[in-house]
Amino acid sequence: MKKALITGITGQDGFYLAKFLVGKGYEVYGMYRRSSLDIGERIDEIINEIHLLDGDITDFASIIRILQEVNPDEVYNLAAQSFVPASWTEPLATAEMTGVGVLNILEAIRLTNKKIKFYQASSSEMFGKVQEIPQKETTPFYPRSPYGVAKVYAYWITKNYRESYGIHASNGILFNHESPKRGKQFVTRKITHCVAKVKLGLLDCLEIGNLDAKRDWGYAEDYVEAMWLMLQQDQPDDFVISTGETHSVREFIEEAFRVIGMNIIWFGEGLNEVGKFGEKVVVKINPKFCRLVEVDLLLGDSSKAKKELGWTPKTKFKELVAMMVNSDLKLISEGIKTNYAEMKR
Ligand code: NDP
Ligand code: GDR
Repeated sequence: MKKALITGITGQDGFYLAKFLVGKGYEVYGMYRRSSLDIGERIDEIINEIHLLDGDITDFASIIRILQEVNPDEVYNLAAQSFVPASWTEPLATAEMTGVGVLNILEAIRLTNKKIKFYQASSSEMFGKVQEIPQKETTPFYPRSPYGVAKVYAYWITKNYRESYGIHASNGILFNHESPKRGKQFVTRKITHCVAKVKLGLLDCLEIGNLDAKRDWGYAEDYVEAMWLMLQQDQPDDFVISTGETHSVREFIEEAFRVIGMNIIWFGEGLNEVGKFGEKVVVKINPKFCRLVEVDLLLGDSSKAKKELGWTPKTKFKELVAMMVNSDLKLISEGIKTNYAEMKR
């Protein structure tokens, strides 16, 4: 039985990757950092099928201890401060977690067992102000946030440990991928959660930032398979993982409202633009959600992954939006029923 260690097990990808690896017959270990809240929210349904270990990627000692205890065949580093706006408010913490944290893991692998295969969660945010369209493995990086800059460091240190020490270390350059397990701060889940609330009469209006940013949005469950495939190759390498389709935040909003039977019409311009359903304003701009500098357009070319890994995305944009809206409708209405039942007791 192969052993895999996943850092960032409590995150969106941590859940889908753990589920995938359990399905492949792996013994799965997840590293999580101590929290004052329950850690279970995302991983509840698989908690009995995995082992959880206390650690932090900024704490070198904890990584060494875990590697010695588990001696995994594969390590998937998904842990990071992953919310781009927080990288401007917490730039040093972001550099420590998202950048230097990766060096901690690589150094721990070098010291404990160089045969461990390593996956680094690299990001399309490294392309930032894009130097070509679509972006592929050879496209130069131009990060636009402290998060993107930290990911560029993490990408290069991964490559450097591969070249310096012969470690099987690969970068998956993943474009945005979403799911019903996506954090509610990220734009897709924020939209689907708010749209579900509008439908249930719990919210009047969605407040949003830049409507015109474009992203190549895929489904997280499809993407974790690519992570695993990278570590099954004879040689380590770097791969872009994307759908090859780009959509604006505006289009995501229109599609999400369409799922609940509402067609949005846009009026006005700039910060005064609003989205209306009939006479009712259901979308408005709040500058608080705009960024200091923006990544305007991401569109990936994953033909190398298709050719060498045999990987292709399965889920289309409209399916993804519908899945997320319907999941939020269910979650919120079940929540309401629970609260109502509790209130009556
Ligand atoms: P999430 O934000 O959902 O999860 C991040 C995980 O990292 C959480 O489990 C978090 O723990 C953990 N973490 C944060 N800091 C530390 C730390 N110091 N020590 C240990 N664990 C820590 O991210 P996703 O699942 O969406 O993404 C996974 C990885 O992929 C991240 O590295 C992200 O940057 C990268 N990525 C994501 C993309 C996407 O579209 N989702 C695209 C490209 C790259 P806690 O629950 O305690 O906060
Ligand atoms: P991103 O994801 O920054 O691409 O990083 P996010 O969903 O936060 O933003 C996508 C785009 O939407 C615009 N936007 C808003 N974003 C948020 N969060 N909230 C809003 O109200 C809002 N309005 C408009 C943003 O300006 C942006 O252009 C994600 C993260 O998962 C990273 O960790 C990962 O590396 C990249 O995807 C690939």
